[in-house]
Amino acid sequence: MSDAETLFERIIAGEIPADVVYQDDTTFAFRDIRPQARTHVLVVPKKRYRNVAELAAADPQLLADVIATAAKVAEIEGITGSGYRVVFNTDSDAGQTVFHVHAHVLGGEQLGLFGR
Ligand code: D5M
Repeated sequence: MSDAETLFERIIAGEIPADVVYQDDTTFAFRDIRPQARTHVLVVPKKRYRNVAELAAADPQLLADVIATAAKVAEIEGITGSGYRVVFNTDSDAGQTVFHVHAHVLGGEQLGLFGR
């Protein structure tokens, strides 16, 4: 397993520093180190799955927990009134680089369109 594959597990374990926004029994949320919007927080399940498809197939409740935490993060960040986006990049065409499923919570400003 490469470093990239274990990075988020090491952040959850506190071995790599992160700006933690929220955590509970099953999920963990921290600021993206390369923000693509004024608010950019990553939400991960503490248990590792490769991508959102594997998580959905193996543990739908845990996927629901991740979405609920994304909504909670939006409340914590004060962006529920203006709107926000929740994105799961999935494998190579989407540019997924860390193979521990994570939701990007993006907002705090007008976001660009999807695609290229
Ligand atoms: O998103 C992976 C995201 O992970 C990408 O936006 C950068 C972010 N990243 C990488 N290393 C760190 C650390 N150490 N802290 C916080 N955020 C990090 P993907 O959808 O896989 O492209």
